[in-house]
Amino acid sequence: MEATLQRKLATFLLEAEENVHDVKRITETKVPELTVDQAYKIQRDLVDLKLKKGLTIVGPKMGLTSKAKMDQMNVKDPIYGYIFSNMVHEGGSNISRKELIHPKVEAEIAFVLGEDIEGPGITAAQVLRATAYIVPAIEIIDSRYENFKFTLPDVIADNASSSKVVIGDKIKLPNELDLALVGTTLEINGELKAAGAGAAVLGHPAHAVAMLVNMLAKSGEKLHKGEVILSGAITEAILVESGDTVYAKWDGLGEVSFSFVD
Ligand code: 0L1
Ligand code: MG
Repeated sequence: MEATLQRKLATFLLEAEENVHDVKRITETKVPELTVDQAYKIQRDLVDLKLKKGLTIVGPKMGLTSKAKMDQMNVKDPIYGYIFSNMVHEGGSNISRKELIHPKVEAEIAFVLGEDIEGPGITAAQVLRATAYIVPAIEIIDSRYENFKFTLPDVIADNASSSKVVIGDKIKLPNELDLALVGTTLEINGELKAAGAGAAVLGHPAHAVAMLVNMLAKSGEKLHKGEVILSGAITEAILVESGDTVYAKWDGLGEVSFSFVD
């Protein structure tokens, strides 16, 4: 794909995000033959545009890590995107619903790295050794595409629907609990909406992070000390509305909540 078209598509998706409106899938209207590799190049341009605006990367994230989501998209591999400095909120925050198109929430486990990790060939055990601590997090995803519907290349180009993340403050060392066994519940306005365990994330969340490092290695990238890495959804993603309070609880890891204020 020509560099100018690539940049134009990244700008198109960024404009939709910044001005909070949905758009038709780029594979429907602009690039029907878009491949996964080309989609990651559009995502890279979108990341570079954000960096040029002065935003900083908090860390890459894994998406489509559950078997259910992969089956739904008919894919065998997860995808990645990037979380930026302006997307992060503390637990207990009030978040403006007006800044988002059609947000959904999912409960995740985040890894804060104590050292750089570079693939290929990285294992879950190496990820755990390189991890300084673990925190619970609620990711708010918000596809820029109409009706939250897309193909795999569409969603990769759209930075894996990255939008916001609410990060908890109860930190644990990676060896303090078996992350595969961490049970998680997600409630909206006090009503249980979804539940799962860490094993829903590719068998073990550290395995998802190892896969992320090995995927990044293909384009010469790595994970950096201090980055916060979302490993993927433990629960299904649930649509949220203005006025909702979202609460998630992880066995042994604590709880996180936030509210949509308008
Ligand atoms: O973080 C995620 O798992 C989202 C990945 C993109 C797919 C979606 O928007 O549902
Ligand atoms: Mg996610």
